[in-house]
Amino acid sequence: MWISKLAFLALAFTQLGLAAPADELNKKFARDDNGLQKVVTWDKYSLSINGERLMIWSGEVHPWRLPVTGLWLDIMEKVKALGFNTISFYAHWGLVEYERGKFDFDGYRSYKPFFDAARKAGIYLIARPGPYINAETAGGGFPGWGTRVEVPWRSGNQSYFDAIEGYVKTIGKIVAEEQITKGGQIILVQPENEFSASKGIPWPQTKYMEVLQDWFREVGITVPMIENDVNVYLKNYVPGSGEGQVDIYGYDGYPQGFDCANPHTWVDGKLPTDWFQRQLEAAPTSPNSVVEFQGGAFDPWGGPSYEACSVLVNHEFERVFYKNLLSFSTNIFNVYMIFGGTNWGGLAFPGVYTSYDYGSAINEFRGVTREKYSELKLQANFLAVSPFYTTSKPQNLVPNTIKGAFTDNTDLAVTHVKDEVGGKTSMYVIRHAVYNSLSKSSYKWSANTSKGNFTVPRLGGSLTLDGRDSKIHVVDYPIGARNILYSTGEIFTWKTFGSKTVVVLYGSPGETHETSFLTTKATKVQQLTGTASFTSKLENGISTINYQTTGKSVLSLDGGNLIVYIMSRNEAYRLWAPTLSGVSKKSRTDTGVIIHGTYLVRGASIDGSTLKIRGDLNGTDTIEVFAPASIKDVTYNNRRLNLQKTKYGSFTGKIDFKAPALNLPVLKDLKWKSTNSLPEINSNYDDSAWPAAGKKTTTNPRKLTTPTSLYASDYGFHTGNHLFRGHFKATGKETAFSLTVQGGNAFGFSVWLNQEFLGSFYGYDAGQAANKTFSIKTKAGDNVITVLQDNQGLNEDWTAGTDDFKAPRGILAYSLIGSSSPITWKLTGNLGGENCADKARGCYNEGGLFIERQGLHLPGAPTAGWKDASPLDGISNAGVEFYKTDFKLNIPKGYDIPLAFEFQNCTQNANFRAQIYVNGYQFGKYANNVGPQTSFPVPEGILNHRGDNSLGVSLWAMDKAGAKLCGLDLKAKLVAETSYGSVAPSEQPKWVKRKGAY
Ligand code: IPT
Repeated sequence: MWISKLAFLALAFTQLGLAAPADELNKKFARDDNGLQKVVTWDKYSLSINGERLMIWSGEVHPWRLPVTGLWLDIMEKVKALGFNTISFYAHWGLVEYERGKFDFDGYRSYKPFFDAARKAGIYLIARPGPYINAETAGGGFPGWGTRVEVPWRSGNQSYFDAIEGYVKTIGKIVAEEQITKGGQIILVQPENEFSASKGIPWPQTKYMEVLQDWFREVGITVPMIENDVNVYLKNYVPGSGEGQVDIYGYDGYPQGFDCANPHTWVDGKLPTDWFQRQLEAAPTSPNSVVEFQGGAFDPWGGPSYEACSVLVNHEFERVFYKNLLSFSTNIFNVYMIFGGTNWGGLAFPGVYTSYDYGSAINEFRGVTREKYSELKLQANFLAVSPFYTTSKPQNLVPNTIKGAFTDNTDLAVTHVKDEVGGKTSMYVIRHAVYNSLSKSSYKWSANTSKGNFTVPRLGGSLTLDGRDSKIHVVDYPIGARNILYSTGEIFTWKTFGSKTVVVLYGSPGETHETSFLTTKATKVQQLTGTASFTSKLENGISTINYQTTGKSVLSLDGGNLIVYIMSRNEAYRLWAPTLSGVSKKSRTDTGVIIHGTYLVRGASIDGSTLKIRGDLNGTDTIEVFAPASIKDVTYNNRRLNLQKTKYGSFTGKIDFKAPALNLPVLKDLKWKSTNSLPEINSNYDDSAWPAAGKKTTTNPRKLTTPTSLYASDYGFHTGNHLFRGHFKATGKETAFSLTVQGGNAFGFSVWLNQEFLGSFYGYDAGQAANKTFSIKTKAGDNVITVLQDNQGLNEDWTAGTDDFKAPRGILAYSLIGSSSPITWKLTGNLGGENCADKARGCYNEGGLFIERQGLHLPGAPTAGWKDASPLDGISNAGVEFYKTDFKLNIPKGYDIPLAFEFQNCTQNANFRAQIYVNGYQFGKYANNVGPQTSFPVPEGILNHRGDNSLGVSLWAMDKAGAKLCGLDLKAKLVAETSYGSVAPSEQPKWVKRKGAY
């Protein structure tokens, strides 16, 4: 009965896919009249690149969150090692046009090294150049000057068009040059981002989307444009919808949300069940494209930390949620983020802190030890050798219509995914119907194969599915010259070496699995190594094995021509299947090698009869290598390995790791110098060079509630600390001063009257603005109020038309109680504002602290006359002190040893903030009373691993009692031998006396 129901559904879907009212419209709006290229094409199944279909499995990386161009290849190799073929990246507008009309793509802001690294790694790219990107970055990528452009942004208004045109065409050209059609790696372009809803302006904004794409086309972009709708139900700008439509519809999804505080809670009903169907309705001509799918979560100030986020979105999440997406034939699948990086300088929006680790598969210090990295590697490697998937579609809905249909257990939901074009291959994706169930279920599977229907396992035992697990069983799955008739053991990879085929199967530790092969020789199955128990059955042309996935075993079938490597999932985690060249799926199975062991394998090449492996090693290990028969020798990072050849043709042996001597400086024992960084409260301080805050009007949507604007962005200051000085003549009747300051989540402020400290707002996680009233005693004549605040970054602008990113930072309101004396204000932020002083490190790097304006946080700054004091000594009054020290590092060559600066939280005199500057780069903003971040990784290239380093620490004590650091250490986060080679440092210009610095 259920079969006919299924068949009916399948038919209905096919019809939906074929009935193409959209096709007509598509023709009308398709831009191939100006030569839309034929290199990247698509249909409802998948993309084809140069005629070859490819499942795009991609990870999101933001180059600007790792401002060391020499490390970009490292990330790409680690993504490639997963079995992925693509990286998606946002370009950040604010970073390259900080001052309107002046573009700066120098140093780490250049995308060139990113493109070159992609070429070298054999990684395709999806470009997402905005202009709006969201991304938990300041302004969602919008430049600060945009707050002064009056009209609603992300709309079809002329002054918004005027604002974006320069950037869109400039970045458009950069992207166009690197398209695959021109020898580059870019295969898709995503205009805008999650342009999915508006408030206060009409919806949809088709003209904006049309103009934006026209401009991208005008400067030469010919690859398909893909949408990133916020969910599949909205159907914004779908192909065929007319003005503003994209070529390929895509959408995103974060089903687990961002509540890392309860990382083990999987809320009922959060597993998507109908995305495939909705996608087909929305865009029958597009492959099912999930342009962002949850790869972790961001963590707010005061949050539970990124380790918790890596648990919320862990290996179990990947098993259940990613395999669920695979069951929808998602053929463009981008994991956001695969490597998060760092919100150094002022890159963060107020909802996040310095780290953007994201709980991703690759952590902030580029380590790959999270189990989710290994699990993802298992899944992506399987897809990389499964071309059938690129012409597949699910054949049924889950779970209601087929509950229990493919198994004998009604607690399980199964999606049947079938190759609709190429032939008979299918996969069955199995999970618990109650997706978050924690119970273990036993079942038998009805495998519907070309040789008939079987109830599996046939040779005894039963299959099991753990809680929060999901499996892929295949049917009629080709492995080179042979076929798997069915398999419950999951495939990691398979390769052919001459007449031999090697296939690797895995399952959860101790599970029973069964795999049936179509073989030519009915020879007895032999266990060549390992102890896992198995039984076998040889029929006419069918060899079946029933086995346990414990440890590692090798079986030989088909007269020794079929080598079956069986292992527990935990052993499979240690597998690598590097391609020897190129990214095509053919090379993955025909010219690859299979390696078991070592922390990371980046790549392998063949030189005569030697296989040369490039990788990273974090301890003495054992290694096993399956390589073509021509190979006689194996080297690892150019060391010849002493390996034994096994009787089934692989090489095995030990690989030694030599831990290097590591002498990291003990920071507290270094010679530190310190200087006051709040001279502004001295009685003789001269602020005549400061900009006057004299604008009587503002273009900001928030109306002024002060006589002149005290919005920092109105004067070109958008990042870091801001200082305000308000002068007034006292009448003697002043009793109090009250003010409201806005700085974004977890910001703080401190206030002084003349030299006297009035008090602080310490800040808390969700506090974006705060009002404080202080009683005051004025002196006769001139008085001055000094306000120090921090700007946590401009807000994002997620809902079009709201102009949320314009929410001002600065003083929103104030009053002098008891007196009507007018206050004349001056303000400052970073020296030069939008024309910032340090172009090398970029305009988000420094704020308005005295030492920053003077450039004293830079290497080589003069410290003559400074005190001998360290941040562990601290200060005994409210204020800002700056500490500086220099040290040498001598990290041995040939090792990857990422370092981090680690604070110890203080429980006494806890209200303080500190920023660390490493060779002038602000790489950490520590808020002792808010948290959660205490460990601040700083990449090689910002730190000079073999050479001189300058370290600065600013300490803002927010209480009368002052503050000091309770601990600051430099720690190694990983010690691994690496083939990666040395990393060129980012530009680190030294201190020079700054013109006009005040
Ligand atoms: C979506 C954005 O597209 C992306 O830029 C980033 O902000 C991400 O999510 C969250 O980290 S926004 C979506 C969660 C509504």
